[in-house]
Amino acid sequence: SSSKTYGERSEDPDLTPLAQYLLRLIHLKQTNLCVSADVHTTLELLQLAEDVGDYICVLKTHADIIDDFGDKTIRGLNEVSRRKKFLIFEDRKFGDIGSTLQHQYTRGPLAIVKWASIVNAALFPGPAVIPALADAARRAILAHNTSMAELGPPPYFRALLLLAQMSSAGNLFTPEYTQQCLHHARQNKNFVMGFIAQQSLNKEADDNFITMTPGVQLSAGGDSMGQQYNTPQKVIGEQCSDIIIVGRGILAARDRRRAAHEYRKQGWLAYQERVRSAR
Ligand code: UP6
Repeated sequence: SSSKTYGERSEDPDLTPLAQYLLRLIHLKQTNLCVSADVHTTLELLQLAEDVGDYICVLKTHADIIDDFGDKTIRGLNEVSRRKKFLIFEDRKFGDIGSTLQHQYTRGPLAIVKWASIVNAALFPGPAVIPALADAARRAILAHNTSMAELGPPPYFRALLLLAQMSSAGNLFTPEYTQQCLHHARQNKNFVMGFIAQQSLNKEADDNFITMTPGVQLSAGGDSMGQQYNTPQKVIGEQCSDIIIVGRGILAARDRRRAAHEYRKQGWLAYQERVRSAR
């Protein structure tokens, strides 16, 4: 898939509807940038979404680090994501037994399924996490047909990313684990749209999974707590990932809008270059 355009890949009839929508969105909006909204108030979250919304395909959240997360947050996110056209990905990294996951996905003060079209899960509890989340998503969608006003941005679809690799130093994700993620993704193409990974895992001709890669800044390096950074050129151009996830590279900039504009440009150039040279 490294020589295909996002537009070409979006035409694959085997894709889950949300993956199809996302690839088309990336193609049309010409951005493979996901901003990691690691902020602490609803006000700051919504302001960030306004600032970077035109330059992103996905906004990634950690709802559990927002002090005042609530209805206002959800309504605001829905409104701005519809208007500026990006998807919401709650980076929950689910990692429990299926039954608990279903409750964590649908209940409590976060009720993630109601507002995030993408979530992620680790596969270490075993493959039952996939049908458990798929099932909970299906039931939530049915239940919500009665109150259309509450629905997230169209299309009201839900999909999963498997946490196949991590960016942090000394992480315990083995190559065998990563391969198991690919195996189970292939078995569950109707719900698994791709991976959080450091490189594309697509291997067979009909693998068309979307890879999203965190640990990205304009120059390689790291932080004092194990985070490791690669450049957009390396991640998209060499590792054949599809989407760069950028947090502090943009959040710490004086002008976040400008920083997002720059990352979008770098990510898109790396993609164009890769497709061009692979043809
Ligand atoms: N994240 C990683 N590495 C992973 C998976 N997820 O950094 O392997 C998440 C973090 C954070 C963001 O939870 O929200 O991506 C990276 O932020 P940063 O760009 O500020 O380092």
